Amino acid sequence: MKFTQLAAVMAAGLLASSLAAAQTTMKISISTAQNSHQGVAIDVFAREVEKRTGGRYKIQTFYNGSLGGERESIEAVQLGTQELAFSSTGPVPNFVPETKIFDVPFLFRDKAHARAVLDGPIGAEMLTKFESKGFKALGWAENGFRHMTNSKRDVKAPEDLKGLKMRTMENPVHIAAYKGFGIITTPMAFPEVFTALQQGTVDGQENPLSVIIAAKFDQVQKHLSLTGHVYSPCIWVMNKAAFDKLSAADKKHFLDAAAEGTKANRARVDEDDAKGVADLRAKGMTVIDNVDKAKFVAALAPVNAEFEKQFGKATMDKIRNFK
Ligand code: EAX
Repeated sequence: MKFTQLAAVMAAGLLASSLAAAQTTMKISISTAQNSHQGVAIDVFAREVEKRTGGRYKIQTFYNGSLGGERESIEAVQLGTQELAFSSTGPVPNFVPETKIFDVPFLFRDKAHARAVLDGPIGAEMLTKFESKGFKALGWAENGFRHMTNSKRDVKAPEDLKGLKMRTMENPVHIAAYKGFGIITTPMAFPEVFTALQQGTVDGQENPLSVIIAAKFDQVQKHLSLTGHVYSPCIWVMNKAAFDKLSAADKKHFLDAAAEGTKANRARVDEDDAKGVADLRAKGMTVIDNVDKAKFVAALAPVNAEFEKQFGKATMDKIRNFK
């Protein structure tokens, strides 16, 4: 074989192998719309993975729970039928029980506090708990502070919640706490919530402004109360075997892409929090922005005592007092 022929064969081989590599496609899903704080997260992630790996990895993005709800998506990642998911921590304790602690109501003072804890050593340690369950957790992101909506009445204090039937996430900590508020809790996957609200199967639900806006809950809910009763983290999960197969450089690219996605996600949450109330008022919702927060906190005293027993007061205080 002449040198030029050899070179041509080698070039063709290289081209073929780079084409083959370019065909490594992975799936990631969210339960909310593309035009949301979760949509920007996975769109930025997909763009960054492709850019940083020179197109060797392509991320296919799925929105609106089109591959299933959050629990199903995490299950699919664990099984490896789907490589990646971006999810709230709602259903995560069913897979990694230790994460429950981050869903305790009134644990975080504000978003800055929550982000500092999640991005610091406490958050990093929690990410390692995913490994023995078949996941690589790429990092934390955010859903935001959750507020309550319903179709029946203005809610200013916990007594207004008595007898309201509300959809909750499939999260044991939320369910226990909301029962403490006097709510009749109905756990349900997110993709079913709009219809359940529309048909009156439940009277209300609770979610951050970002989710309320993206899901258009204003179309089926009249009353919004800015309870901010719990911070809702999000997490990037990847199938552990799929992550382990990546080269060291590509592992870093995936982690960096997730960090970029988180930045975009949190910026959008801030934007939604800043504009959300005016937006939802303009769409016809009644917004109670002066709820009696002290009463909500007080109503949870017995449940909180339970949580302190379950998680350890020292561990909870470490989060509460994190600087
Ligand atoms: O992650 O289930 C929920 O209420 C979540 O907040 C929603 O799926 C967005």
